[in-house]
Amino acid sequence: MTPPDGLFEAADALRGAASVAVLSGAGVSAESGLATFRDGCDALWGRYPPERLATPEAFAADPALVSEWYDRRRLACLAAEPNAGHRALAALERWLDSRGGDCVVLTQNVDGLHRRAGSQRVVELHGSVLTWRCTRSGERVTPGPEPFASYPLPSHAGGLLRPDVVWFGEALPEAALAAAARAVASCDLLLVVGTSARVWPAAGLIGAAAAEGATVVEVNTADSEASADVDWHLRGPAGSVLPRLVVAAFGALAPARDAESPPPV
Ligand code: BV8
Repeated sequence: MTPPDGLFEAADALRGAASVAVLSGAGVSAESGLATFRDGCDALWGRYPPERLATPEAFAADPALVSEWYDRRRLACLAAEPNAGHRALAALERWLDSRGGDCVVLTQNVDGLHRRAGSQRVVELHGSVLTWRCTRSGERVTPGPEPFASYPLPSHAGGLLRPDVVWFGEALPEAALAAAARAVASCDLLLVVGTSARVWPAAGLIGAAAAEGATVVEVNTADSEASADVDWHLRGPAGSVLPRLVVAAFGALAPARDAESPPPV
């Protein structure tokens, strides 16, 4: 497969970057079999667009329906495996570390796959579906791998368990937002992977990085709402473009201590 236009130019910029931030969206997990919001989640519950279910109002109105939707997504995330795109981003972090640089993943995803792929520095902007919290005490729990016994699930404190995610209309965790703002203010290159860049304030991180002079590289199978403003748009699936980008930048998929045989560029 011929490399996407801009791959080698983007690789040159990546090789020269001391500080890299990655903003990822549902597209980076698509090749792990997890539905994206634009085209997949609806298949789970066709009659309910995600924005209708991912709100405090929806949970208040029908906690059983919303709990079941999230428990299904939680189980799908547990059953999914990180793909080559997640692994390439974990390798990128190791490359930057080996060269005295730094790399942080700012993810909109709630599936936990970046950490399972080996990325150490991950900021979960929108929380995690793998942990749930009590609506009364705020206590967090990590449910086991089996489906909930009932929907909604009562908590020990007499409330209900809700997914520990940021719903539409809820503020992002202050610490996560502050970490993301620091990352985009100081990075030399922002890698935007698999996001439609429709959801704010996460989408605003792209313009913030560009305003600070960062090079912005996008990896997506289609145009997004940010595409007009990026320096390089690498068209293609993250699972094949990201490994090629890392190999083109550094000559191998991972630093010597754990190099794997590099895929053809
Ligand atoms: C808030 C967790 C205020 C839950 C999610 C301006 C500023 C601030 C807010 C707003 C604003 N304008 C509008 C708002 C309100 C709202 C918003 O953004 N609405 C949208 C619909 C316009 N934002 C909020 O409500 C935020 N909260 O602002 O609160 C506040 C402040 C103080 C006090 C109180 C309140 C909260 C937003 C977070 C919502 N939670 N997730 C859950 O997961 O269920 S958002 C959820 O949807 C995801 O986390 C993600 O962020 C978003 C989906 O976007 P993507 O990840 O991009 O996925 P999508 O399917 O759209 O696109 C996939 C992409 O991948 C595509 O481009 C596709 O081409 C590409 N792709 C597909 N396959 C591949 C691929 N690319 C590469 N490889 C492939 N193989």
